[in-house]
Amino acid sequence: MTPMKIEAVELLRVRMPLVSPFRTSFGTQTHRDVLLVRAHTAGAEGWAECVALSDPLYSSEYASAAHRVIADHLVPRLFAAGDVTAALVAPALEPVRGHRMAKAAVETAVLDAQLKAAGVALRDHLGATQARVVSGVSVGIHDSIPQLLEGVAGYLEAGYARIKLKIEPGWDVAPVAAVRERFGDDILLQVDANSAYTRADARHLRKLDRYDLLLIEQPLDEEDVAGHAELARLLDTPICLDESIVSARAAYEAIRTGACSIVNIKPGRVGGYLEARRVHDVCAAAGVPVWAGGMLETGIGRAANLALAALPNFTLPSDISASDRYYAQDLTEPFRLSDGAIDVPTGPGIGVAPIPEILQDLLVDKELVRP
Ligand code: NPQ
Ligand code: MG
Repeated sequence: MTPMKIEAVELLRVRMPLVSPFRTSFGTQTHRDVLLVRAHTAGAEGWAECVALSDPLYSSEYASAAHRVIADHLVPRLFAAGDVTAALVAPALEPVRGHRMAKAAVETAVLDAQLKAAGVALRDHLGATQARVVSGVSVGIHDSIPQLLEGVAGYLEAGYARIKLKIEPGWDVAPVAAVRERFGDDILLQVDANSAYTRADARHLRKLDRYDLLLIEQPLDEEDVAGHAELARLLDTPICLDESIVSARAAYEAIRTGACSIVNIKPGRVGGYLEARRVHDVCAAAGVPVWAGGMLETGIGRAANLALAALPNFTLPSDISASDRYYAQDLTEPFRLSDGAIDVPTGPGIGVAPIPEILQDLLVDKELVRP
């Protein structure tokens, strides 16, 4: 890849209404406050979506903070680095501590521009081997069990290959039991606690062992990796880490210490697609299966996630759902489910770009950062 000059970086804020409120152990959202990054180069323009949410509840990063750190700290370092390829972005941004979601968005915008200019698809650049990605759906906490069952019935009807229930203390064993009771033992089922439990809940979480779950995702605090190792010794249900896996090194240590036997990979959480591929490789070498997480991305983030999720060690169904799971109107051409899977884009770069009129309609703010 030939290094390119980044002429300007544009930050765009988009407000996307969700088709239904999404409730997790950390709150309810009715909209997705999306930060997009557009890299202007002579050859092509690159697009990326920052996964940070509007509030610092899933992670310490949040959209407005990511916006400021990109404009004030990351992009000036990118300009100072001169001509770059995507592989040179992380080293250029390395002096800035943390802010992986912000860094991921900057690197991905450069990567998309570079690949679009070269006419190479992201999936080919990453070494993907699958043409389609099996699609699961993440189901929020509901007000009642009947409402939950109605929601799950709709997703199974639509063809989703796996159901993930969001859980929290007070909404865990009963919804899992009800879903098993109603839909049987054959559906693929897993749960995600978004760190809502403590080590003292081990005995309670053992009650989930009878429901043949694929995994329990991030039961404890993101910093309590040792607690997950302790919990893993007490549960039969496999532990999968999400929030705790912030890098390939973190994945290596979590696996080595027995804190997880499955890993959720979100490129934004680990600082970009290049680090995400390293997480994939570390897990593959350890015989640990991985799957692609989701952050309620628009088509921009979803397209790139599909390319990554097509790598060989992504062997469990993804959280990459069809556009209409979250949005009546996506920013790109909609991604559709067929036979429980979604096609990986084949066009150059991430394979998509925002539809200009739709972007214009949903845009709430923008900032152009120049050298
Ligand atoms: C997870 N994602 O795996 C995240 C958490 C998440 C698909 O379950 C608005 C409200 C946006 C809550 C994005 C899924 C969100 C959100 C991601 C939760 O932990
Ligand atoms: Mg999760």
